[in-house]
This record gives sequence, structure tokens and C-alpha cells, in this order.
Amino acid sequence: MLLYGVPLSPFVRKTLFTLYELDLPFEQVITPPGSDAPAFREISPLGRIPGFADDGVKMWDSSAICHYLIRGQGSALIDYATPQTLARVIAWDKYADDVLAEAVFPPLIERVVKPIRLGTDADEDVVTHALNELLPPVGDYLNDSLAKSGDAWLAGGAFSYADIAVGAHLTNLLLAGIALDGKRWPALGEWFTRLQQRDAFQRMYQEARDFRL
Ligand SMILES: N[C@@H](CCC(=O)N[C@@H](CS)C(=O)NCC(=O)O)C(=O)O
Repeated sequence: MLLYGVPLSPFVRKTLFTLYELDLPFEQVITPPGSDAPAFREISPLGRIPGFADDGVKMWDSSAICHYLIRGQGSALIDYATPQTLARVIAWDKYADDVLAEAVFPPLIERVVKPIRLGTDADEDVVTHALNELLPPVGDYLNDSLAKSGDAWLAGGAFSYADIAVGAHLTNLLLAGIALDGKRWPALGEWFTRLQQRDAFQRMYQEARDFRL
């Protein structure tokens, strides 16, 4: 299996987290977003990371790759047999990619991507805006969902791909040196602490934290 991308990308991290949970062997082909490398473009025509190849099967899009891996392994990370649980997992994945990503991408870009890739300084006004304006409704929603359900994990009592999807994006904050406000969002804070205790999370996080081009 080949995974194209860089671990700074939350979409690549989502795939890494899944690969590590499944304990699958793979090779990472370090590929920046928008790369013109022909082998990569054949897999990801839009130049988006991650790209993925497995024995002639080629695909892009983190969600597609993760479904391919989880279903392929017959893993319980997604309960395909229970429509209600499946729907919850899909909805959390979309929420993470479409809504949470918007709120937590700016701190990653400013404090990590800019200094590492572009050699420029962070614009702290952009970070402040994200934390004060974009993150609060997202944190409220995540916290209230966990608090109302009383479940340990997002899609129920069992850890699932929903937790991977949300966790991969929320990791942007850790990488940017920002702590979640556990007083404002206690259920979310406890969930995030539980998540960080997983070996697969640690491997994914350390890889992103230590990444240098
Ligand atoms: N829906 C895609 C989104 C992937 C994506 O947007 N990746 C960014 C990096 S974080 C990228 O490659 N951007 C380059 C571009 O859009 O040209 C997925 O889940 O894989």
C-alpha cells in the first residue's frame, strides 16, 4: 500500500490514524499538496492529498480510502450492518471535513504550515479570529452531542471511524500549540483526552509533529 501526502494535512492524518488503528503495513510517499509528480497525478487528478494505491487499486479522498481500508479488513471501526450507526459515522465524517476543518485549519496554516513550508511568520489575527469566532459553535456542537448522548465515543459506546475523522482535524490545535478549553467543553475535553491515549493517535500525532520538509 502506498499513501501519498504529508502528515501536516488533516486529511492525510485521518488516513494515517485509520491505517495505524488497523495496524496495516504501508509506505508513505511524501507528496506536497498540488504536486505535479505524474505517478501522483494519475491517482489524484486534482492534486489533492491523500492519494492511495493498493495493488493496482488507485484512489483519492480520505473518506473513500478509509472506507476501503475498514471495509476491506472487516473492521468494526464502521458498523456497516446497522444503518443508524452507519449514518452517524458518515455524518460525523462530513461534519469534520466540511465544518470543523474550516474552524481549525487557520491555526495550522498560520502556526505550522507557514513557518515550515513557506518560511513566513504566523498572522496571529487570523488565529485569534478562528479561535474566537469559528471554533466556539463547533466546540459547542461537539460537546453538546457527547454530553447529551452520554456515550464515550461519537457514534456510541464503541470507538469508531467517527472519532478518527473528528480527531484528525482537531489535532490541528495540538500541532498549533492550542489547548482545548476543557472548562467550557468538559465532555469534548474528556473525549479528546481519551482519544489521545490511543496508540494509533500517538503515532499519527508524533509523525505530524516531527514532520519537516
Ligand atoms: N476531500 C478531500 C480533501 C483533500 C484536500 O483538500 N487536501 C488538501 C491538503 S489539506 C489539498 O491537497 N489541497 C491541494 C489542492 O486542493 O490543490 C479528502 O478528504 O481527501
